[in-house]
Amino acid sequence: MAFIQAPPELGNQYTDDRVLRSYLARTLEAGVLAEIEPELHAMGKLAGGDLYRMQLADRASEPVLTQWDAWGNRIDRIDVSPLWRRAERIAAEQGLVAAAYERKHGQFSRVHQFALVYLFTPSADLYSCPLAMTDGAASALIASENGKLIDRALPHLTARDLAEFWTSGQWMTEASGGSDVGLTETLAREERGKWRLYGRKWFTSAISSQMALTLARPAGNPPGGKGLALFYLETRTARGRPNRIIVNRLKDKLGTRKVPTAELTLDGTAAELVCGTADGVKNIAPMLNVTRTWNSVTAVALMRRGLALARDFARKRVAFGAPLAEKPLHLDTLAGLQAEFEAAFHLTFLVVELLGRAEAGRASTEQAELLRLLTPVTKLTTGKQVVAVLSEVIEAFGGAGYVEDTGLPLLLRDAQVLPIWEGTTNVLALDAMRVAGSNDAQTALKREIGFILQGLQEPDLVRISARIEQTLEQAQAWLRQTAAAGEGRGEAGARRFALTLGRAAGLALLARHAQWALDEEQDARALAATRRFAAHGINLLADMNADDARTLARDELR
Ligand code: MFK
Repeated sequence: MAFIQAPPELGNQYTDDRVLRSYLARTLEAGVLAEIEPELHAMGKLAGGDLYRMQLADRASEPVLTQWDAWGNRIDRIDVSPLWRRAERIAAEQGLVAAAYERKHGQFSRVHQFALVYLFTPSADLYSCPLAMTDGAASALIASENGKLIDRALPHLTARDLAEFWTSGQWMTEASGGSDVGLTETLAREERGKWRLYGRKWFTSAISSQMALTLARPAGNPPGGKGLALFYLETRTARGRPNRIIVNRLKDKLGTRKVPTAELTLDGTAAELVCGTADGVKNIAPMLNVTRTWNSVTAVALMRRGLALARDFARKRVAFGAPLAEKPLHLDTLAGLQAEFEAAFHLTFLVVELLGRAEAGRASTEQAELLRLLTPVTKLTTGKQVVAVLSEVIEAFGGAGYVEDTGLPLLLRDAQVLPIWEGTTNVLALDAMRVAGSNDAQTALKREIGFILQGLQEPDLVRISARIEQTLEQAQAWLRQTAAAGEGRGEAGARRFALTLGRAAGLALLARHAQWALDEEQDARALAATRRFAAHGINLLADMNADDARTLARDELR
């Protein structure tokens, strides 16, 4: 009988996740944890069982666009995969958006919501994309204080009943500007008392949604982001016909292939102003900050899934006389990935906590500034980590990792979108640098990290904490130096600056958790992860100054 390799398997994804469980035990009051734990157990079981099996079986199905019906009517119907249909029901019923708005657990409602999302996401083929935009739309509508639209849409966006549940699109990207949204060409005209949009949207994710928030330039407005207005639209008319929206085609993408991503023409689409006829970029920002948080949660969730599979496989795969799980070099490789994941996890869930605090009216001014800074920093840091980690995860399976019907290549392809959409690494680095330079957010970060590090007692953690403080000092000095050097001087170093903040903050949070796990759980695994993460390097600004970066790169690329 020829040898057959046993495939990797998953258990209950909540029960098996030491990092999530330990974090929740530290962060939540015992009563809150006891209340939400049954949901987490159920979601962990589903994600490691039924839904995961369905994901593997459903691997090849992709969304289909039907542009015409048999009688020549333009219908532009999108049929999504069976898994996506199931995911929609689970998302509504389990309140994956609603939990944040029901606010049953006060400032910890976001922790509750995102713990569920984190468990659900890796088995749901990026159904987190429409959910992220739905959550973001709810947040932007609330921030707009537009009572009429809030009354109309919010009950749908936060419904737990599938029949009532809506998802939202976020239509920003045009051919002229993906990052530079101010170049948007779509025009808005007021015709007989109704706004109508004319233009082409180039990258509209999850086009199967019932509504969207989008940007357009009211006729006569000046160029740039300030001249845009934020619009609300519903994708179908009351009679179920397309709202003068033509779906030109679905994109043929490297990954996220279950997400129907379309090129659209808006040909007189009826829309409503959300809040005034200008400042569209500013008014859509609350949506971006929420979707960027979903991006970070998705990144840590995919890292965790890759590691769960790789660790199970290591126990089953025998090579050179022993399972991989007994090979020091293989274990060393996996432990390095685990350290990246743990730091990313704690960084992401700090942003989640801060968001929950802010929404519950419990954030100080300093914490609100920290949230504004850490949202892009965490998105860009975890976006880089997830691609690197999953590339190694694929390698940990050898050739099997490169074969489509193991379901493994999908992980890496889907992860590759995370540093791109919702703001590329460089665009977010520039945003982070501007935020850090224009208010006291970086001081808030330093103070918060200083506070976190105060409780460390284990000698290795104390040594690591000195390095973190030194790194943050250096980042601050670098920022002062670039500011003094004049407009644009620091641009070349922005990515190094933002990644330094992200990695230093991740390390500090991991160190805090490691001390807690030692004290309360007598568990040294987080300590081991902290030591490793510290050794991976956190300071990308060492030996750099503002001028170096600019001149060197220019010379190198000549
Ligand atoms: C799996 C989970 C995630 C799944 C969801 C994915 C599906 C969706 C797919 C997509 O839609 S991908 C497209 C996403 N596109 C982007 O993320 C755009 C990236 N580009 C940027 O973020 C640029 O920095 C930006 C467009 C904001 C630059 O435009 P502008 O016109 O130069 O704006 P500017 O001057 O930077 O900001 C205008 C105002 O907004 C300023 O306020 P003031 O007018 O008071 O000065 C900014 O401070 C404010 N602002 C900008 N970004 C903000 C913000 N405020 C709060 N938070 C922010 N993030």
